[in-house]
Amino acid sequence: MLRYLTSGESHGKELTAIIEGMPTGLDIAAAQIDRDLARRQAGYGRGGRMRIETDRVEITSGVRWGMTTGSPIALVIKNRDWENWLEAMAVAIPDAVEDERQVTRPRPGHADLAGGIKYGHRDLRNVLERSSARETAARVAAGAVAKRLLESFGITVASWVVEIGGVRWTRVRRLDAARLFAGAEASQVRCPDEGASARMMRRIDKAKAEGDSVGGVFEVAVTGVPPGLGSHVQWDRKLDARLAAALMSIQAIKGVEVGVGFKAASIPGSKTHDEIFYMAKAGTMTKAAHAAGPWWPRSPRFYRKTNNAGGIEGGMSNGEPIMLRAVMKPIPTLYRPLRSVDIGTKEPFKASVERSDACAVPAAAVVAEAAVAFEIAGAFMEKTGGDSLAEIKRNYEGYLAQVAEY
Ligand code: EPS
Repeated sequence: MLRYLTSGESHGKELTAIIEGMPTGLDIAAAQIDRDLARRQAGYGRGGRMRIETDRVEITSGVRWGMTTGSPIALVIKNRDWENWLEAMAVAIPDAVEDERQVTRPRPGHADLAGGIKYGHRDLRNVLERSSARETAARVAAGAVAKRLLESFGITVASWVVEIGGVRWTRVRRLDAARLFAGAEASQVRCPDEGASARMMRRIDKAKAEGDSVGGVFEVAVTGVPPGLGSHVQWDRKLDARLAAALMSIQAIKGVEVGVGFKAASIPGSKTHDEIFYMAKAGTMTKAAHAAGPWWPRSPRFYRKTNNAGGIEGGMSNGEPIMLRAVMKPIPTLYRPLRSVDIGTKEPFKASVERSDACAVPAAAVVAEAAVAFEIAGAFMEKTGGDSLAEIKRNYEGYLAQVAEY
């Protein structure tokens, strides 16, 4: 079983991710993980904190001479801002307690009030430090390791942004994940379309000028996934359910769609379901079949010309690209304060101005890649079994031969 946990606070000393269940023989270098950490930090609309941090991972366990050993992999990312919070975030009781860093004023839209009530904290900093999206740096590090495993089997995970603050871009051409990913990487808002990127940036500028924040929608595509990841037999084994949970667990995510998603409410069944075709000979694959990626380079195979199902039927991958979409709400820390109530005095107040991001949708898309990669890697490991990369490769080859004969 592949799993991970994270620890760490936004202004604490460091963040940690511990991954368990990675096979041996996977080559891992800090530089690969750092690339994704840097991608998460980028994006138009980020606030002052990102000028303080330059996230770098230190691998402190589970990798020796560049290879995974099978023991838990520990990944540590330092918070450079911690130096400014030594007393406020001290583990031992500090000599001087800084009152102004205690939080009694819950921000609407944050975990502050519900977390304070639940855990009995009078200083809401004990909630906000952990609920902060700073934690996603650790998830991205864990996801980068999962991506490395998937890469070994030709499975890629890519994200791009399709909407920010009501400015929408609609993909009209057939899915070409590599091209869209390249376009997203070149855009400050991760939108593959230049014109739409410019409009989205203007929307962020407007929000910032008004002391407001904006949310948005991003897509995650997974290509090269073989049929048969996940299972129809039990609710908690369904791949779409697991992916939705992984995405919903990202801070500020309020909804997830698979394939056509909510549009299925208005399309009849005859136009919703993807018809099944069979290709008997190699080299006759349609463009749509090619888009699925290299999970089975040897024909014959079943394929679809449309992908409204988003690559998942009955809770299992069907061999087409997995297509997910998620919406991020606007960041709740606003320069234009909303009304709330002090938990000590019970007096109403308007939240004071705090450092914040006006938009973090591009960053959330990178976090989503990590969350999705980890879940797909887990389902892949369950299908193929094995404790070493070599064993998984043997098992995978055996399974693909079975698929080809089907
Ligand atoms: C966050 C508030 C901001 C963001 C932070 C998430 O931090 P600060 O309170 O230090 O200004 O910058 O995100 C990160 C630090 C990060 O690495 O993504 C929040 O309240 O969730």
